[in-house]
Amino acid sequence: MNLQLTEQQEMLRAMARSFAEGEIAPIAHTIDAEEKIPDSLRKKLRDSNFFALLIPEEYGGVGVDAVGYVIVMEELARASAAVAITVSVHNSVAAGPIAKFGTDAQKSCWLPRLAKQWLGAFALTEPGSGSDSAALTTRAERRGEEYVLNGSKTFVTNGKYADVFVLLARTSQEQKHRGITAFLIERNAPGLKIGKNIDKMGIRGSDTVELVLEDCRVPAKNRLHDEGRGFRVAMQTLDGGRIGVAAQALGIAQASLDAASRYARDRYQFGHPIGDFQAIQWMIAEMRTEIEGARLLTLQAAWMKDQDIPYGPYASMAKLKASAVARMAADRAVQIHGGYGYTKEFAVERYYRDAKVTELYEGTSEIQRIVIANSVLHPKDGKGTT
Ligand code: COS
Repeated sequence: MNLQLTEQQEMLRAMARSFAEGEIAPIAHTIDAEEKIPDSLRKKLRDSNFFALLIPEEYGGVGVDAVGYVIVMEELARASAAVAITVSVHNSVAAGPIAKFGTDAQKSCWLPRLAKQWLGAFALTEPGSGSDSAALTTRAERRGEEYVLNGSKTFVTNGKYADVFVLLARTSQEQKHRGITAFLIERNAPGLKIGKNIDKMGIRGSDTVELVLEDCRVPAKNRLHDEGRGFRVAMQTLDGGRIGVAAQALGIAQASLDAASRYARDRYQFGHPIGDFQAIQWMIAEMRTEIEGARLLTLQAAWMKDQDIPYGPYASMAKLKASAVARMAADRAVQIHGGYGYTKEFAVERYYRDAKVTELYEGTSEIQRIVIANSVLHPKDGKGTT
């Protein structure tokens, strides 16, 4: 792996950083407090092509590679983890599977709209199936040229505003994971109801909803890939998504280090800036070292994806590591701020709440360990080989 970023990747970083510092950071506190990304910011993100990042150029997207995507996602998350996940879900787990598994007709139908106008979401989790996704019970029955879906989904990021959902449902009761099929469901599909907004600890500016499907009718042409292939679609989609979450965690960790080091220079106690004390220096040194390690793992997973080298377990390692580093760095940043870190006056309080979710969504840290352990213990069984 070449550790030197290309000129284009450096330009991408500069562009994303300037956008994040100029347009997102000044309102990041308000986005969290008001639990909403303002329409004006959504429009600017759209106009600056952040919603087109992973969409191939032939469908009106930017077509950045995975390394470039990680760089952008880290910069966005450094300003606001809520904005970063909104962009990340749209790109990597909504547009991503359409680009990878869609027919030409499906790609031509949805990708240009997702690049320019529409928002995407991914609906896998159900109230009764989280880590055990293959146990999902939402049913899809074929009736002529339609499927009729019944069931419910939860923890659907972007669901409140999404125009199209990549949704997993069961087409066969007999087989567990081999009975699952992926569908593309538009917001106005008859029988699809956007349920209640979920009140969360962190990333409060990003919306998370439940979905209810009551005799929801979906044209058969909206089936993504073959019947029974949905579990693989979901797993491969999540492999890519996990790189995005790792990058988001990196952004939170870097923001925590930035804030902690600024405060360590500015805050005086016992006649010195607190950064003069080793107790603080050790925390700063640990944060910096762990962040660099997590960044290398994340870039490695992204680079492997770009080279078409099986990267699934590397995406899991990147997410496992980067999310733990985000939680540690946010915790240290609050500690260095002392009592002030526990107030809404300082952003570290938000980083602390936002960091936790990176250990939970798109596969908990325990699930990442299962994927990693399988790749070591059973490397040839074909599992986790995206
Ligand atoms: N890429 C491609 N195929 C994969 C895969 C991957 N990364 N991981 C598993 N598969 C395939 C396997 O090859 C196997 O295929 P066949 O039996 O058809 O050959 C099939 O999927 C089942 O694999 P496995 O037996 O390992 O599945 P499990 O039900 O035991 O689940 C875990 C494996 C736990 C890793 C999976 O359910 C998982 O990732 N769960 C977490 C889900 C998640 O992230 N939820 C968050 C949703 S977004 S908020």
